[in-house]
Amino acid sequence: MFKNVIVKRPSKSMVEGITSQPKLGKPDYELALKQHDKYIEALKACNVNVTILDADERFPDSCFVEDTAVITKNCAIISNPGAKSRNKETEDMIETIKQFFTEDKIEYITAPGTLEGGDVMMVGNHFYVGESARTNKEGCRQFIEKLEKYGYTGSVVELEQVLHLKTGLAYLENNNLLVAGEFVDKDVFKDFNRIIISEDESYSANCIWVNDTVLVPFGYEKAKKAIEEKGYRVIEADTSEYRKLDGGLSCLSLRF
Ligand code: CIR
Repeated sequence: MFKNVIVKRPSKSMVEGITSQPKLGKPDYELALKQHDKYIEALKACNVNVTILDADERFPDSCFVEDTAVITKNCAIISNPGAKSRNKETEDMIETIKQFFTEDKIEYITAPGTLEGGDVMMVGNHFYVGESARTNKEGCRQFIEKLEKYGYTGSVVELEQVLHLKTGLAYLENNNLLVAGEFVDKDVFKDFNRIIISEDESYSANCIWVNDTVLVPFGYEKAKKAIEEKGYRVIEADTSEYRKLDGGLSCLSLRF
């Protein structure tokens, strides 16, 4: 179960955030703020304490806090984002994480290693890490080495198409795994109870499990139904403005 969640308010500068889909247009900041309010409300309905950090205008993508760290029960691992414009987002996050962990339990991914938290999926005591355009081999190596210090294990999944590992995967506990796109046929996930997300709803593979509730992006009926059929309570949250920046539900928080 998660006790804490950290989120960061979107900045006005988010309209300049990184995107691979300029055709979707620029995010509407006011609408993004409202969606963020609702996201926080949904999290609070899952019995977690939500720490809300102020917006940081210096970093257009800084509302996507998930990429700055991986937080486990036993330690916090500060990432080293591969996207140049995002690399210093970790600095403020370190200060926040110090409110939850003593310094000897805080680890750091360092250059030449890069890692973004969106590439990490926790399944119990095992962590899958995506080798991607943002997370390199050395970042994966350092990450697994640090995990092992705390009794965890890790393994690498090479990404071919999507931005982050969790762009196409979401672990919903109880061996249930949402899978989309390039992950549908990957052998490494064949022993999970896979819930396959159809091509036209691929964005909805980025859901989050929070204490037996699953937050699902608004408007993806097939995914919502399939998750409900597994017995979860579902809360829909509209993330249309974050989608324009390749971001989704998991990217907007750190859960631990
Ligand atoms: C980026 O390209 O870094 C942001 N526009 C989106 C980050 C999404 N984060 C995530 O999937 N964990």
